[in-house]
Amino acid sequence: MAKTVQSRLDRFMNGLIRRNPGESEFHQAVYEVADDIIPFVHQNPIYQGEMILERLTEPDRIIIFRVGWEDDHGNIRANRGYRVQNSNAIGPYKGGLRFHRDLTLSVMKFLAFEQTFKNSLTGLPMGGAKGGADFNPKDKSAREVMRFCQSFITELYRHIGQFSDVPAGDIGVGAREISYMFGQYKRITNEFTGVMTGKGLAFGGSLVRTEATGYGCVYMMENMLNRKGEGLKDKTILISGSGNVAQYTAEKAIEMGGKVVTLSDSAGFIHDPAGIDSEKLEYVKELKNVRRGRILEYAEKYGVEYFPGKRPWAVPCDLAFPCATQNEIRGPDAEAIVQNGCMAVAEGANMPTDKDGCTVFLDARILYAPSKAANAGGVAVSGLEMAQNSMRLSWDRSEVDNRLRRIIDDIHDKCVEYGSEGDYINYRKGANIAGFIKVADAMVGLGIM
Ligand code: NDP
Ligand code: 2IT
Repeated sequence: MAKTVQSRLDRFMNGLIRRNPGESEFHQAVYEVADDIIPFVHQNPIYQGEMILERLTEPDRIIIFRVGWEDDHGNIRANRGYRVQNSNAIGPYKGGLRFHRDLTLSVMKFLAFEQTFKNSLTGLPMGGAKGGADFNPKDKSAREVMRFCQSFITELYRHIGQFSDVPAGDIGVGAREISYMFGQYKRITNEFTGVMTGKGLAFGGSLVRTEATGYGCVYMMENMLNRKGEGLKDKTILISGSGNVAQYTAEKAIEMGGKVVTLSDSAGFIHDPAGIDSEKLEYVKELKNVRRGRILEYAEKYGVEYFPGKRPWAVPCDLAFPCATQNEIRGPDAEAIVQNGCMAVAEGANMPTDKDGCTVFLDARILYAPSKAANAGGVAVSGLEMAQNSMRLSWDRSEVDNRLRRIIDDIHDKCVEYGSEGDYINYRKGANIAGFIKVADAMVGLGIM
């Protein structure tokens, strides 16, 4: 990188870190974008002096609020709720809600920032936001979750709306939680609108939304492999996580003939060398979605090895899909993945690879689809759910799935267009630049604000 560009990047990052002390995830997400965008702006005079990245790293607004509720034993509880509305330059704010014990403002800000570029890549008119609470749904009864969701929305409802901000799910927030929140919104406002996506099918949800993130991630992988004359058939595949994204990544990968050998949760991972087939996957869905149990039980049921406290990255594989959480692949994990002969990584989770891991993948020139491209299928079908809600009709499964496929194919092509470096495709650079252009053009057109 030329000296002036490097010093601009350093100056920009120093300022960002000074203004946002201690927010390491936010710094990391911004750096991964700025590293590609600052050189791009340097070469494209129309964006110079517009301060696009400076403006995009200062969210439009951040809402932080108390969520008071009563548990099953009559104890009063208080949690912290968030909504970071990052940018509505290209459409209403859009992005998930995460319920996780360790949630921080830094995590919310990194996710809202990433969402802005991801949503732009889908080609649909959606701005970027993220929200959630430091609420741990894991040890709560269904009624406690319901009361929490109702209290959460009793505050958040005044900041969202079908034309202003449309939340959805993320870690700890699935169809059950979205439905409780939608119910409470409808009750307070007396309006039945598409204010949330990922709703139950009986009240405005879209077919394929549940599957969309995982399916889209595999479609992205398929695109990358096809370009190299390869496919998923007979490939040995590592997946981390065992929640929504992991389950449907596994489902589509198995359908395409891949052999999925790992799944995990926050306590450890299972290794099934024979491969997780459709029947075993049905067991995982029941275990995780209905009984809300631990992945350890899979090892006990099928007599395979369980590795407590470990992640699956040292298991040899052809393809890897991190689908659990941020920074689950550190530098040494990435080295193990590359050294074991892995040819491609597609990120189902948001920012699962840390800065060193990212450098390892890019230096090794393996196929590497960053989260904003690889997991955009979820929010893309959320956008399609909004479209169906506005039209007051529902598309069938194949209509939604075909549209999802087209959107992912298009994201892949944009990455190739903007990420080509000789015969290597730097998908991270391609995704960052393609996502940036639409938002930047809108911001230039809309005037200074
Ligand atoms: P779920 O809550 O359904 O599943 C999360 C999975 O990740 C669980 O297996 C969970 O294990 C594991 N996990 C969570 N936190 C940690 C942690 N700190 N360390 C290790 N494992 C952890 O969430 P989703 O599947 O929806 O989300 C997974 C990832 O995909 C997230 O990064 C999310 O932002 C991203 N994503 C989700 C989309 C969606 O539509 N749902 C769309 C795009 C991206 P445990 O049960 O033990 O906590
Ligand atoms: O990270 C993500 O893209 C999501 N959690 C989905 C957001 C959405 O609005 O569907």
